[in-house]
Amino acid sequence: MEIIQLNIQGMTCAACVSHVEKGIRKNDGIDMAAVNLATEKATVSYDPEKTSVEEIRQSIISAGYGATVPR
Ligand code: 9UX
Repeated sequence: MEIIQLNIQGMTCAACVSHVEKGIRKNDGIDMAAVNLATEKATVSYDPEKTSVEEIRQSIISAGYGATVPR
């Protein structure tokens, strides 16, 4: 498993948090997804053989939010 953090844009309420988490969990190989509204960060543990940071990022965008990978 790999653990990554992404910065999330556009979350304004607690339901937004669950929308983002649900979007992330649509990918195969997601072990854990925790989104923090206050810090606007998602922490994701995933199997790199089944999905990728870019696929995770796109799934958040599909859910209607912004997502960037900090460098
Ligand atoms: Mo409620 Mo958060 O519509 O967008 S889910 S504000």
